[in-house]
Amino acid sequence: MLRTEPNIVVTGTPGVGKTTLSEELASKTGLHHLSINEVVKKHDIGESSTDPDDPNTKIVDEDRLLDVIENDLQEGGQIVDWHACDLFPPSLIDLVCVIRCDNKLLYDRLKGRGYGEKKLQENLDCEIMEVLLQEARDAYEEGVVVELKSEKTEDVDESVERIEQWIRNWKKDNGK
Ligand code: DAT
Repeated sequence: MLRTEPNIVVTGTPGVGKTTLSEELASKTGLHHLSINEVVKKHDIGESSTDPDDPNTKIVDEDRLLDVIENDLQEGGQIVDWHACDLFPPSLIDLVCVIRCDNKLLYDRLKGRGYGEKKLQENLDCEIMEVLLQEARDAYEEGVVVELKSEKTEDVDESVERIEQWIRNWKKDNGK
């Protein structure tokens, strides 16, 4: 393996706190926050949904997305922030953090973003049914996937500390 820094996926239902954790982690560790939402916008690889209730959601061409980010992943040191995780090649991913949040809190956060009832309910169901946690467990080996809460500010600090410790161990284990 040529990477000197690990790649970390930060995933979970929209609104759980992926961006919040990714930004804090990037500022503390110097790793790069690779926001897939930004990549999709920058490279124009999302098509508008045909659902009339949800025209703002983008359907992403995953092959093109992988082409665009492959070099970054090969290089390492990426905090990959997205609401899906099973498309990233397991050989290039060292840790998957599934962010979780209480449903009442998630309701308030998504309502605050102006989500309509249908989209709101779909996302709350996704969180209750642990869809992203299951997707992560199905796609990656046991030990790669961790579940982290993001409800209060202290949760972010705790997660950052935990991941910093994990990074130190990863570097030791990989002779870096
Ligand atoms: P995501 O990137 O998963 O869509 P986000 O990071 O944008 O989520 O967070 C959604 C909102 O919730 C945003 O207003 C910040 C807030 N939030 C997230 N995690 C939090 C935490 N641990 N403590 C307080 N507020 C938090």
